[in-house]
Amino acid sequence: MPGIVPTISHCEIRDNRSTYSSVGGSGLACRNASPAIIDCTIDGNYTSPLSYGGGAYCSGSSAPRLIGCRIIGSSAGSGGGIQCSQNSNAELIGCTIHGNVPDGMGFSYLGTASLTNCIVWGNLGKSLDTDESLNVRYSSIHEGGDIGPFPHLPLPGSPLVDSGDPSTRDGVFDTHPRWPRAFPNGERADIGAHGGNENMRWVNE
Ligand SMILES: [Ca+2]
Repeated sequence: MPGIVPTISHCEIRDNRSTYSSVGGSGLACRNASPAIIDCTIDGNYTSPLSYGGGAYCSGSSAPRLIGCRIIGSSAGSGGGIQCSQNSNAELIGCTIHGNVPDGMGFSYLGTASLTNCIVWGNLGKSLDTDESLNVRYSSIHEGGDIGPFPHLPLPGSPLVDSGDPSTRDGVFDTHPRWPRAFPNGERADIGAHGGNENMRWVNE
């Protein structure tokens, strides 16, 4: 519906399969849509190797905002985590993209993305599979590698700690009574989905 901007928050979009070659985005498909996806886990979604966007597929001038999301363990022909296509522009803030095949994010037909406070690590091939320049700020982008299980909290001394955009902050940090004392962490947002306004959820787990 034109003009409708749905919000999907605190959901798990997991283990969906699309084997039909022309259907992209088995986890989430945006076509001329601009949803807000907040604090969601998009995990283990499979899209046909003949199609795009295992975790999410953005087409038709979509402009989704993903905030505090994990996009992990998903696969497709291109854009294992997310494919941005057909003039779509995905805005990712405080997201972690890892363990996707064959890449973290794929791009086609003038699709683009902006990333702030994001981790893109440990995907099978390229992290950001494009030759075009993207708007990437305060993020940690590495080709390949393995960060293992998703860290609920970054280890002491991690370069991810307190390295986000200085105008962003964590909901809780080491002054909070339930914050584990072994993890020094200041108010400035950490990079990745474990930081940001809603990071209390990791302390609770
Ligand atoms: Ca912090």
